[in-house]
Amino acid sequence: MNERTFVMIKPDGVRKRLIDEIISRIERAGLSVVAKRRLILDRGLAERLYSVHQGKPFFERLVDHVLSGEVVVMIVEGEQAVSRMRELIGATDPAKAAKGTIRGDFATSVTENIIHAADSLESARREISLFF
Ligand code: IDP
Ligand code: MG
Repeated sequence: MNERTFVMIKPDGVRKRLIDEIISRIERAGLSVVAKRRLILDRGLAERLYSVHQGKPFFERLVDHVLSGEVVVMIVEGEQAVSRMRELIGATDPAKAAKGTIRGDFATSVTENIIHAADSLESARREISLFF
């Protein structure tokens, strides 16, 4: 099924100059970046993006990290875009992420794990509507 998903390169990914590398991995996987914005989040937007994690012990650290610099938000489209993007990014904890995945290749910690991608079609719709 053709789907649209939401992807965000976090500030550590931008600082490590991985924007072009990540976009080329997405395109080589046969998916398309159909919209893209580079911006600095405000706290309210960051908290809404991560609202499902409110109250968890890592919530403050996560929000502070995504506020620490510029991010790139994208709409990625293609067949099975939601699950295929999750495969491309790899496991949340880079120590457990396979080599060849974005996190497995570039991430240094669970907080600084380079990239976000929506975990379901429903999350994708909600997250896209926050930015586009
Ligand atoms: P995901 O990004 O792979 O979907 P989620 O469980 O949705 O992972 O968590 C959102 C983000 O919160 C993660 O990408 C990571 O940056 C951070 N996070 C998740 N679990 C932990 C944790 O146990 N410690 C520190 N940060 C975490
Ligand atoms: Mg998630």
